[in-house]
Amino acid sequence: QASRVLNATLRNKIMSADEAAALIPSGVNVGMSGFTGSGYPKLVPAALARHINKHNQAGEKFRIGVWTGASTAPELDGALASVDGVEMRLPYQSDPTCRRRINAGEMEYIDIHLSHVAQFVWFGFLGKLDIAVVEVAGIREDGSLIPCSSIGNNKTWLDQADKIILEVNSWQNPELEGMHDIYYGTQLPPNRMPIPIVRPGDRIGEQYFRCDPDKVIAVVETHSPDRNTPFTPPDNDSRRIAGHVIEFLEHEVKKGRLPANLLPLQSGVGNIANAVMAGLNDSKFEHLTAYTEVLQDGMLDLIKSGKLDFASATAFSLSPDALANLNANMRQYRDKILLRPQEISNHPEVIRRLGIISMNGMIEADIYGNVNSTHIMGSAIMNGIGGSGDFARNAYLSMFVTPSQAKGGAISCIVPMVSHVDHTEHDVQVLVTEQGLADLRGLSPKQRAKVVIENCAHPDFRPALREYYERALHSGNGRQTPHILDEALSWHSRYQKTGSMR
Ligand code: 0RQ
Repeated sequence: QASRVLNATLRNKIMSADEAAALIPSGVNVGMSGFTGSGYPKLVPAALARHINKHNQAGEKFRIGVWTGASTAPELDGALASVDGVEMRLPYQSDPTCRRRINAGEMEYIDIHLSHVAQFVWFGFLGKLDIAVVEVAGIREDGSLIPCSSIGNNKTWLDQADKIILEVNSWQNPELEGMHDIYYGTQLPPNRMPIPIVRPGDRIGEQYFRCDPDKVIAVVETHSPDRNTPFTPPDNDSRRIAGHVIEFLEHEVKKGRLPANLLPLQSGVGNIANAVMAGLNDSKFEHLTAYTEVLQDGMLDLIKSGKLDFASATAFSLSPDALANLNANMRQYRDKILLRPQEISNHPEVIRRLGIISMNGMIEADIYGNVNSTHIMGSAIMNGIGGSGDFARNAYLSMFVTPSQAKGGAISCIVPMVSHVDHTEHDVQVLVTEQGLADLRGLSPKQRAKVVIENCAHPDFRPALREYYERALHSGNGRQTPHILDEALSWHSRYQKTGSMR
């Protein structure tokens, strides 16, 4: 296989992953590529983990800060967390070993809105970015870089890091070239200008990353696939949730509040989101568009069936089957997909301007519409807020979806008060469970409570929720958002004591 490193200066810097990893000292902050299981470096993090392990075994404390686009894969987050090599991790992660370390108090984790990460680095809010480790699909003769299956924060990492390690992955489809739009117009306040995107497909940037060859300290050649887990086929609950969402969208079109082809869609990660996409594929909607962060299987299917005209994202997040299909048919997709930096895919200005229909998963919601997307029983992290906050606050329509119960019915996902708040009542317009949909627009907290309990809670939990609400209303406390503070979190503490909220 011919080398994809066409630049002569950078060819001289090709070395093994172990040699490259040895150039990363303890105590540095490393910006790694990777977003929801795609485009993460495949070899250097694992080599670094071996290197760290050796030092830690020798009694030295070797740890680094790991900054990424979003979640990565076992080869990165898993490898580094398993050797206790991460001092600070940011932003979104979903790795089981990372999660365990974070919840055991062995690793610091900052859960930041995905659109904030790049600008926080430019502002200097997060400290110095020392090294970038970025996977690319190739290096061109002029030294510019061909991006791969995710963009994430790579532009910022390449611009801001003192030193750069490149992984050139020949597994990445060469036809990805040209499917990227890297915006170099972002200035810092007070000199910022409007971002000129008025349609999801608008190109405003360049196809390649700029890269200062003098900063590159290593180039590692790899041939290794993006690894993602298959989706479980939509179950009954996800299909019912999808049904409610689609019925609601049809109703909004009838009412004249949405155009016939809707507005650009954003959909979060997970099986329910995928089921909604599958539902749209069976619906009568046509000429749909997407302005989203991740492109999952369901969206690819919508493109294939001709229902989705264009999708803008920052990363693919595909099952092995869908990935194989994409790679085999890239020509069919390449004019309909654009990958952008996550500060642009998730930019509040663009989300507000385009009028996005946003759909994200949640852990629990309370009767007033506050949403917890991230924490189990108030204290333990699941994944992170990801881009859900970027979209929820700025969307045209902001929806959150979940089954009404978790853990075999021991937990109600509709509770008196959420145990952690990611999205406040002000950012949440629609809640959906398999039971039904609560349209909270234009409702006061007291009006919301009734709709949330009656439409979304599981029937087994409705009487207790009604009873809590009625007593709170007449408790003598304020009647704007009635609560009984001693009881508001009692459902959670009951679960912790007895293993059930019932
Ligand atoms: O845990 O597997 O141990 O049983 O939470 O729940 O039902 O499998 O749902 O995979 O769709 O994830 C909110 C986590 C939902 C996800 C969340 C337990 C449940 C299970 C997962 P087990 P499910 P999903 C785009 C936008 C935030 C980021 C975001 C998420 C596990 O959607 O991370 O939206 N969102 N980003 O048993 C206790 C409850 C529970 C509960 C579920 N009420 N109490 N446990 N679980 N509800 C992507 C990016 O931005 C990158």
